[in-house]
Amino acid sequence: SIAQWSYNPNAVDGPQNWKEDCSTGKRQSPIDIETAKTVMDKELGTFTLVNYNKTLNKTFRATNNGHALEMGFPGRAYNVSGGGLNGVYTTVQFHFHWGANNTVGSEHIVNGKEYAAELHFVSFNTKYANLGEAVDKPDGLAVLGLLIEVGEHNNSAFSFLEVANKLVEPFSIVNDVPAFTFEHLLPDDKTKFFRYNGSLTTPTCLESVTWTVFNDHVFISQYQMNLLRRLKKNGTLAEFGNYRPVQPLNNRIVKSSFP
Ligand code: SG5
Ligand code: ZN
Repeated sequence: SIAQWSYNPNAVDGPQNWKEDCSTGKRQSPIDIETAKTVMDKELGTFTLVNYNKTLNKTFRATNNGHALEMGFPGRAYNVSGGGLNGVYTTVQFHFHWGANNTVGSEHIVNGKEYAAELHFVSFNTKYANLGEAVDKPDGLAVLGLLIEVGEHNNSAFSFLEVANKLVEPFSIVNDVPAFTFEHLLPDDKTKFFRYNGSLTTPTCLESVTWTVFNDHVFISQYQMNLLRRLKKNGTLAEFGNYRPVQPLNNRIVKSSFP
């Protein structure tokens, strides 16, 4: 089992002191995407997102695990392929990272700029039997990352965030969130994205993630942002948020799908 960890920058269990691959790895996430240094790759192509445009007859499970708000879904209904990914990845959950105020909170930053929040769709490579088999393989996971800004309350897409009212206390679960259409959470233009090989952004920071960060951002309202900020974990979630600081790029190349 893994040790206790937190996002408190000054604590012995804070991000500077996370163990295992978090401290020894060479392909860690998140990173600062320096757009001038990205290399365009025409082979990246477009994504095929199966069922992301549908409202399936299902319910989702929402969890506050003390580190994040997660939406989990049963079965293998939602698939991701194309976009330069090798094979078909099936989506198991999405979750959010955020900060104590709107100037911080995203994990990936772009040309040094931080955003208020970041949404991660986590999928595993169906060449592996299950998430547990895939999680430590170099090509095991694909995460689609979306940078979130606070703006107009123009979207019903994020109305499921009301469930956060029932998840304020750590380790709360709501089992019956009605299904909704994931595509409405993604930016309109899904053809422009960045791609690099990295890791999980939480301990043990396994180096198994093919990362996609979309170039276009999505917007949630200040009210919706505040719903996330009310989630508790011993006080530290509100104080420090739940985003990992950026990690060294080392000798990696960040690709872009567009000029
Ligand atoms: C969050 O980020 C997720 C983890 C996820 C890591 O901490 O936590 C939640 O969403 C709250 C339940 O998800 C889980 O622990 C459920 C499987 O870890 C994984 O997705 C492991 C496969 C790290 O994910 S990230 O690199 O995309 N940020
Ligand atoms: Zn994440």
